[in-house]
Amino acid sequence: MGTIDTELGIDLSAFWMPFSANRQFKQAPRLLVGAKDMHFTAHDGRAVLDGTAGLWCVNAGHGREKIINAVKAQLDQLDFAPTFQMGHPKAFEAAQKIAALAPTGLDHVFFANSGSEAVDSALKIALAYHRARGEGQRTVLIGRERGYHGTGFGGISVGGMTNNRKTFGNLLPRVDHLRHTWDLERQAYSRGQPEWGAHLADELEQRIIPLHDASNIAAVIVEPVAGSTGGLIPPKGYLERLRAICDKHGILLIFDEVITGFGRLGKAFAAEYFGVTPDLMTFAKGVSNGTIPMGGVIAHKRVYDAFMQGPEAAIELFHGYTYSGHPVAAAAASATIDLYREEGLFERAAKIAPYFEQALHSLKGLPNVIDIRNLGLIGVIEVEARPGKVGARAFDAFVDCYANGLLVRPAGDTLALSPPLIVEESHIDQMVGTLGAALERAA
Ligand code: PXG
Repeated sequence: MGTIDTELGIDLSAFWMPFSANRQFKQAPRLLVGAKDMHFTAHDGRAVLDGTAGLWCVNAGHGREKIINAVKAQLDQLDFAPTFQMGHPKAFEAAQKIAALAPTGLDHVFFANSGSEAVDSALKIALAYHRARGEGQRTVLIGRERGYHGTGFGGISVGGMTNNRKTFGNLLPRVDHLRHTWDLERQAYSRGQPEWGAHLADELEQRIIPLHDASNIAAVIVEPVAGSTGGLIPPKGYLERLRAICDKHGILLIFDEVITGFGRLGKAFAAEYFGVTPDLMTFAKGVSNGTIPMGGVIAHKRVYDAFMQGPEAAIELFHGYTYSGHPVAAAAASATIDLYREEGLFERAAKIAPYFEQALHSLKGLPNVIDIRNLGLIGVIEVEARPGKVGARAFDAFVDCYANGLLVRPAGDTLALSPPLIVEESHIDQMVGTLGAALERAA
């Protein structure tokens, strides 16, 4: 039997919604029907301030004409062309622009269609890289507790979010995890990077390497800032130490930059923000401003070159997707990157970040708030879980915010804000006001 939404007159039953409470949602749907700049339009006509850039992807704001026009023009010109043993100009153009934004040395772009595919691609490139260099025994992959690397089997194996792993069986073999870096007692209400915790990186050298032996370890993958789990900001010096340990032991370092890429921290990538350059970097989301699905991996020249050694007629990497470098996605990415540059949006994010930080931290002292953390345009409020009901309080606050014209993102008992980079101070005031009032009510 269908679940007809009476206002829109559509049947909600067929769509099995991702990461959603389907039955609860379908009884009280929250439908978005339009969007422009900083706002969505809800199905009842209300404007809803987008506090989350969609799902961390609409960094330039919604409905940007430059991107729309590029997509339209591309559809008229060339709707699809293969990229297996064939090519089309837009894929090369987009790759060039993405590589130009990445830190020096990260020169080659492998295209996928989502963050999850980007992660699986990066893990496979890491394994194949060692094999190409005659170290095929390096197959151990190291992730981190509370990490989110999408939902492919590779990604959930190295990921560390319990609910995303527990129902899916054996996952990849030979994976280990660093502990996560958040400590309420020592880090609560840190502004920017916490002072405490750099030493947590030493676990790689003190526990993990002795256990598996460095000669067997292919790669370490981390989010520079862990997003989905509730915005865990890396302690000062932590990423630098991971880099140094990986270098010492010939282990590749992969940054999953799916949410941190394209200006979220006020630089093109978190790697640039932190001054730590990984060997492989994943991206998705902001690359195309969320308009057309696209993701990928940026590889260091050294990694790419290791594959380019055999006969020239040999396929170097037996991996790819029908839609790797899809012309419409590539056109969207190319126009998006131009737009970021023309409007100076990364610099804009850096400039408004202190105001955002100040506003967020004004919520300290509200009922049940136990931590507030932030970096760039990522802001997270952590609330105390209701006894026996993990996530319920944050979810109630999310529903309350939505009813009052603001989209925030609940994750467990955290509420995340990650607005488009075009956000104005008045929007930030509204976000904090609405969220604060919702927290007062979510007792
Ligand atoms: N890596 C990271 C670091 C991500 O944040 C993915 C991989 C997977 O991307 P795809 O495109 O396959 O979904 C992500 C996705 C949230 C939220 O609310 C975060 C993501 C997706 C949906 C919701 O925090 N991140």
